[in-house]
Amino acid sequence: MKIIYQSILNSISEDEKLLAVLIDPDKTKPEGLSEFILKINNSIATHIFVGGSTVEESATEKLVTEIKKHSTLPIVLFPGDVSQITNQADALLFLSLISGRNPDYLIGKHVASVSKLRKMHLEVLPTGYLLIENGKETAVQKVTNTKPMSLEHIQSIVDTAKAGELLGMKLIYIEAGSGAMQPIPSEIIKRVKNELGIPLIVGGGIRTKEQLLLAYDSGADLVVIGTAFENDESFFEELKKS
Ligand code: 1GP
Repeated sequence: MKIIYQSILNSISEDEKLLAVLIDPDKTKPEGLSEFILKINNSIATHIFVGGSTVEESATEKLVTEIKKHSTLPIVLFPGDVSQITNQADALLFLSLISGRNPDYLIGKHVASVSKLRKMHLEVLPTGYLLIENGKETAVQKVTNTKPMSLEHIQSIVDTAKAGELLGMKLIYIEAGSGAMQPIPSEIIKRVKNELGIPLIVGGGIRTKEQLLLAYDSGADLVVIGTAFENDESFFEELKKS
């Protein structure tokens, strides 16, 4: 069943914006997690994403199991590697790094994950993933050995996102990189959204409520924030459920 994807489509048709809090198993230990999750539950967050670029084997499964004890929000895997796939989550962003030209991250890792996925009931969300430059080297760039797309070549970003849709991907995720100096510029979000008939996820470097609202206004359907909550949990206060 396509529960998570359908609920994203339903939210868009009702003009509701979505927010995912990204939890990196590498930076978060299950101990003491309950308070953090409680803050998520009391905020406007609609999803919890779990993933990271360099995560120890089994850390993701332990973390997801722990999160589920404290929240009913859908947990979506945002994996940096096949080892992070766990049946404990609700869905998986099946990411193809279409901004890069590394075959491992375009199709190789996907083939390698099939024997695992076959035994699971995870909802698989085919996602075109585009890394955009932000002024410093990101973990994704290092791990995948790919170059981010230039901010100056907006048409190329738009065409790449559209190619993802035409290939049958169900989501497009434009990423400035975790801890990016600047979020994806509004102009890029607008131009990409204008071209797409599928939901648009935007993440990387969003640290303020103003930046979040600007991303929504520009056309992001779902925004992902990780670092800002890791660094300062009081940010949840500004994003409380009304
Ligand atoms: C990273 O887009 C996510 O993959 C979130 O980025 O950690 O900068 O919020 P931040």
